[in-house]
Amino acid sequence: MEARRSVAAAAATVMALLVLFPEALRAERFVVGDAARWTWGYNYTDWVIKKGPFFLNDSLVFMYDPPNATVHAHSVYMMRNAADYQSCNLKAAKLVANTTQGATSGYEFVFKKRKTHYFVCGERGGIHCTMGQMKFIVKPKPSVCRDD
Ligand SMILES: *[C@@H]1O[C@H](CO)[C@@H](O)[C@H](O)[C@H]1NC(C)=O
Ligand SMILES: *[C@@H]1O[C@H](CO)[C@@H](O)[C@H](O)[C@H]1NC(C)=O
Ligand SMILES: *[C@@H]1O[C@H](CO)[C@@H](O)[C@H](O)[C@H]1NC(C)=O
Ligand SMILES: *[C@@H]1O[C@H](CO)[C@@H](O)[C@H](O)[C@H]1NC(C)=O
Ligand SMILES: [Cu+2]
Repeated sequence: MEARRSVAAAAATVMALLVLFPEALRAERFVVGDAARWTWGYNYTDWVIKKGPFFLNDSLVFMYDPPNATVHAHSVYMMRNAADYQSCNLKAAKLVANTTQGATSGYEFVFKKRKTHYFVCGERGGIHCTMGQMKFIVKPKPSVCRDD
C-alpha cells in the first residue's frame, strides 16, 4: 500500500516536471564529427544536416589532440557574421577553444542563445576553414518547439 502510493507520487512528480520543464529531459550532447572528431577534410556541413536540428541547452563536444611533431593543431573559433564565415576571415573571430582544449574529454560548448553560431577551425590563418572544410553553422531552436 505504502509502496504503491510512493510509486504514484513519484509518477506524479515526473509528470509535473515534464509539464514544467520539458527541456530538462532532452538536452543532448553531440561529439562533433562523431568518430572523425574535429579534423581536416571532414564535411561538417553534412554532419550538421544529419544530426540536426539542435536545440537550446544541447551541447557540442569538440575533440582533437593537442599538436605535436606529427599531429596538426586545431582550434575552435566563432565568426561574427555570415560574410566572415563564408570567406573564413578570422580577424573579428572569437576564440572558443584553443589548440589544447580539445584534448582528452574534449571541449564542450552549450547552446545558450538562439543566434546563428558560425563555428570554424582557426588554424593556418583560415586554411583549415577554407581548404579543410572545418566549418559549420548551427542555429539552435527553442526546445519547446521540438517539431517546428
Ligand atoms: C536550459 O537550461 C536551463 C538550466 O540550465 C533552464 O533554466 C532553461 O529553461 C533551459 N532552456 C531551454 C530552452 O531548454
Ligand atoms: C558537404 O556537404 C554538403 C551538404 O551535404 C554539400 O552540399 C557539399 O557539397 C559537401 N561539400 C563537399 C566539399 O563535398
Ligand atoms: C602525437 O600525439 C598523438 C595523439 O595524441 C600521439 O598518438 C603521438 O604518439 C604523438 N606523437 C609524438 C611524436 O609525440
Ligand atoms: C588554452 O587554454 C587553457 C585554458 O584557458 C590554458 O590553460 C592553456 O594554456 C591554453 N593553451 C594555449 C596553447 O594557448
Ligand atoms: Cu583545424
